[in-house]
Amino acid sequence: MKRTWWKEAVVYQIYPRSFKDSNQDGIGDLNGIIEKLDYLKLLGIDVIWLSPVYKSPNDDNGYDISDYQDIMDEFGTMEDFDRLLKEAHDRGIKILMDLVVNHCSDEHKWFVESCSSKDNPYRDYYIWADPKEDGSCPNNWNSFFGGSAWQYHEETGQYYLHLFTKKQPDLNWENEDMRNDIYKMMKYWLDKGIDGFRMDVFNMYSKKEGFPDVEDSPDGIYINGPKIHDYVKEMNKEVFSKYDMMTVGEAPCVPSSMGHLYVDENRDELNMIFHFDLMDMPNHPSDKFLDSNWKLKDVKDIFMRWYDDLKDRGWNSLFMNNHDQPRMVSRFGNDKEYRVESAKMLATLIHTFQGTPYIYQGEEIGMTNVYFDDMKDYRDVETLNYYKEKIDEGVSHDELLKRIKPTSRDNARTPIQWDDSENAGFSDVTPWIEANPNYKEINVKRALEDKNSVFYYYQKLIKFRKENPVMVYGDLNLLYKDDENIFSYVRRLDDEVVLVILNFFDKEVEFKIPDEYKGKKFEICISNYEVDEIDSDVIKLKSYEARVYKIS
Ligand code: TEU
Ligand code: CA
Repeated sequence: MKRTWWKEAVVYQIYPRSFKDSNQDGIGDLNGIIEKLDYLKLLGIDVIWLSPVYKSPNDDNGYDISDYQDIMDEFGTMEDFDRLLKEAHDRGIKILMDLVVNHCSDEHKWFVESCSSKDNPYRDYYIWADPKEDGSCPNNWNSFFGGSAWQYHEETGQYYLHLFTKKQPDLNWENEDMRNDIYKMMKYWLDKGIDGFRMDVFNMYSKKEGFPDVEDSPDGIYINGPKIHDYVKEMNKEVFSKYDMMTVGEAPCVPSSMGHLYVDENRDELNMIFHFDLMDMPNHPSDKFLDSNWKLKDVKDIFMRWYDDLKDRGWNSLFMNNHDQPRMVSRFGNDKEYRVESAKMLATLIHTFQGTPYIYQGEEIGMTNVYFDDMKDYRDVETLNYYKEKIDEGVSHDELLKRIKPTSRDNARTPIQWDDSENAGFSDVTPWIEANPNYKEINVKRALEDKNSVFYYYQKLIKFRKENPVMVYGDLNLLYKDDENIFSYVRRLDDEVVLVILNFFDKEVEFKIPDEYKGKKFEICISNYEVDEIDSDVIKLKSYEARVYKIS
């Protein structure tokens, strides 16, 4: 396996709106990030993925971009950005920008032009279609954020496509001028010195000709569409291949059996993708707000499937939450009695499996879901649209709140809890979204004062991975596949052997040392409890216990 910096890196995702407010307007900003670079350096991360900071009317918090080469007013100026980039680089931290080019904002000048008339040169930068004979939408495609994916435009008598909100019109990747403008824009940022891109829903760029109705699944129609590989290969040739950079594509609805098509090192497409098998686990393809159960068996299957299917071909990314998902300790751990233990256990999985680990801001101090129980506290457009749509369908308020509380994207978007002062030390004024009231106990200041905190555990994991190439490049063998409580595997590179044992639940369980390791020397490297010498062939694990041993 080829060795490269982005395989060895640990990435930290910043959602700038919620990270740190430097000028007391209640909104996080670029100068706020600069203030905290030393904190990130202390944690030990190598790369920051910045969620969008471009000019935007914020219908979807910056994922609706109105100018790709300017900075959002609330976040600062281009000078601030340049300073952020320099200050990060000075500390050896790289920066990935979010590349959101499946769609842009309806306030982008291209779209304004596009709307002005059917023969405007920019008309074809977007996806326009005639109404059906009865005036209705061109087909049955739905927006991810509710309702039809088509919006009628009175003045020109056609519909435009928007897979997300109606303020996020889809760009037309069939149009070569449009593609070239995008590549030019990407080079503008790369020439400034950024280190790569996280690519928003890149596998939706290609839409099937003729826009056929979706029967059971949009796969092959507007997800993983017919020309997607042509587009990614072209982008690679025109842009990626010219820089030392990293790429990670956000790829909903890509099964592990297809993953290699995007990341195979011989295909010249992307370095990594984010797959959603784990995030979509409850398997309600039509409604993410319903049900959020998961089984350890499925978690193991997913991790192993992706490991096996990409083995020796391409590289994996590892994450259990981001700005669109509930907090990982709340979803996969126990955010009440075992918050610290379970946050550490989950982190152990992400940092000892094979792939590049991604930390979502606040995860490193074990931040939890906020579970707002008043609709007026919610800000996310997906959540608000869902609530409205379902209320109109007659679902009760109580039922909806029950669904939204554990699943809403706002769980990930509350301000970072810096200390126990008002507004969690995020801002002196009321923030754009309320802080989680648990900031009095859970905050960075406290974490830094406590040597047993989740923070220092992350620091240790990151350091361990950096110092031991086996954790990056070593192969991986699952142990006890059918065990319902324990996730355990062995990493191996040449003579180095590392055993990882993770108890996923709040009960005591036993782990039997496999025959081939009996009698060997076990050196404990990482653990979230005090650990005694091993004196028998059975290890008793406490609730959510995690252990990492070197065996020799
Ligand atoms: O998300 C893509 C996506 O597929 C979402 O619908 C995701 O499944 C959903 O947010 C889960 O609740 C990306 C961005 O990460 C997201 O923040 C944006 O809203 C979206 O694209 C549109 O740009
Ligand atoms: Ca601010």
